[in-house]
Amino acid sequence: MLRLSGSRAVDVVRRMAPDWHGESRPRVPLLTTLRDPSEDRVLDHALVTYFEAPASYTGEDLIEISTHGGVLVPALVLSALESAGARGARAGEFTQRAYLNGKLDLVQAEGIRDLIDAGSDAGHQVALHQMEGGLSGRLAKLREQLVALEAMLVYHLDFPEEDEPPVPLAEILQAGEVLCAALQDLLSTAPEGELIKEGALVVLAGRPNAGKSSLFNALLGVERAIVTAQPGTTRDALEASVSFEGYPFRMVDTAGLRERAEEVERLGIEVARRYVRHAEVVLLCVSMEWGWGDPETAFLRELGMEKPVIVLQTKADRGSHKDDPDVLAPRERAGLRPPTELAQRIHAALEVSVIDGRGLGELRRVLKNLVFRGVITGGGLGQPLLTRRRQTEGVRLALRETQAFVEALEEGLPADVAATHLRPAETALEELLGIVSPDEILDRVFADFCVGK
Ligand SMILES: Nc1nc2c(ncn2[C@@H]2O[C@H](COP(=O)(O)OP(=O)(O)O)[C@@H](O)[C@H]2O)c(=O)[nH]1
Ligand SMILES: [Mg+2]
Repeated sequence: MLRLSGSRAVDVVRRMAPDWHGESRPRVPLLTTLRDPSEDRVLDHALVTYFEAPASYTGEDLIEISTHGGVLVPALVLSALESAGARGARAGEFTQRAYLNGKLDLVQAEGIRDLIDAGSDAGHQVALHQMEGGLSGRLAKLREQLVALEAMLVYHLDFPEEDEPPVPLAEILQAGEVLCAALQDLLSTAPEGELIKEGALVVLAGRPNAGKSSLFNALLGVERAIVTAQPGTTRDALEASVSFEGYPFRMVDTAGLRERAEEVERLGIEVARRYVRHAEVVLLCVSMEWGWGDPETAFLRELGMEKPVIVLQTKADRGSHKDDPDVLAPRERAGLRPPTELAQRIHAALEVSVIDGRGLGELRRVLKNLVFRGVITGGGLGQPLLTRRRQTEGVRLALRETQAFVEALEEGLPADVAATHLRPAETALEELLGIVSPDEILDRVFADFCVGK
C-alpha cells in the first residue's frame, strides 16, 4: 500500500488516473486504473481511497493506494507518483505531520511507534494505552498541578504586605509535596515500563553440560541453540526474544568461554559474561547429576550482590534426587551449602526438566512475577507507564525542579526565588507532550520511525 499526504495529493493521483474522482467520495475505495504519466502505460488496477483533510491520519488530504503488491508493481507506482510530483516520505513523516497538525501529541506518537514494534501482549497493551492518550493524560494532569502551584504562588506574592496572604505558605508547600509524590509515582514505573518495551534480559549460567542450551531451546520452543553431550559446544552467545505469560523477555545462552580457558578454570561456569551486567535475572543451572559445588559458589560470589538469581536443578527427570543428598536444593544441603550471605540471594530454586517439562511453567511464572512485580501488583497494564528514556528524563527533570522548589521554600528562601524552579519543571513536561517542541526533540522522536509510518 502506498500512502500520499499533502494538499497536492489529489492532483498527483489525478495525473496518474485522470478518470479517478475519489475526492467526491471520501473514504470509499475505488477501483482505479493507474498509468505512468510519462509513458501512458497501465501499471496496475488498484484500490484508491481518499481521506479528506482534516479527517485523515495526518490531518492533511491523504490518499491510500492499494496495488496488487509484489516487488515491481509498487515500485513502478511509486516512481510514477514521484514523476507526477510526489516525493518520498522521511522516516516517521506521516506521524510527524499528524503531530504538527494536532492529531496527537508526542507521547502518543511514541505509543504508535511502540505499537508497531510490540512483540508481546504486555508491550501491545502498554503501547495501545499510550497511543490512546493514557500517559499523555497523566502528564497533562501533572502539568496542570504545576500551573496551579504557580498560580497559588503568584497570589501569595501579590499580597506581601498583608498579615495573612490569601494563600498561606504552608498550603503551597503541601501542594508542592503532593506534586513531588505524584511525579515520583510515575517515575517509579520507568524501569519496568522500559523492560516491557525492550524485554527483560535473562542470562543462563552453569557448568558445561548443565543443560543450559536445552533449557534455552525448551523455553523458546524452537531448536535454536546447539545441544550435544559434549561439554562446551555453544560457540557464541545466543539471544532470543520470547514472551512468558504475555511479558517480554530476552533469553541469552552462553558464549563459547571454552576458548578463554583461564576464565573457565577460574569459575568452572559458562555464562554470557558481557550480558550479565545488564541482566535482570540470572538462571544458574545445576545438573541433578552432580549437584551444587565450588564452581557454583564461586560464581555466586563473583556475581555481586544485586542480581537476582534463580537456581535451577536441571535434568530433574533423572533418577530420584531425594535419595542423593548431593543434588538437593542448595539451601537444604549441609556440606555444600553456599555461604549464608549467598544463599539469601537465591530468589527461588526450582527443579526443571526439558524431557518431561516439569518446572518450566513455574519458571516462566516466577520470572514474570519477579521482573514485572511492580506493574502486576500496581495498576496493571492499563496504567500509564514510562517506556522511553526521553519520557523518563523529562519526568525526572520535572521532579528535580519541583523538589528544589519545595526545598527552597522550606529553607526559607523568598517565594519568588523558589518559584524560579517551577518554570523549568513545566517546560520539561511541555517538551514531553510536544506542547513546545524544539526541532531536536522532534528529530529525536521521529528518527527511529520507519518510512511510511
Ligand atoms: N535427561 C535429561 N537430559 C538433559 C536435560 N537437559 C539437558 N540434557 C542433556 O544434557 C546434555 C547437555 O545439555 P546442553 O543443553 O548442551 O548443556 P549446556 O552445555 O549447559 O548447554 C545433553 O546431552 C542434553 O541432552 C534434561 O532435562 N533431562
Ligand atoms: Mg550449551
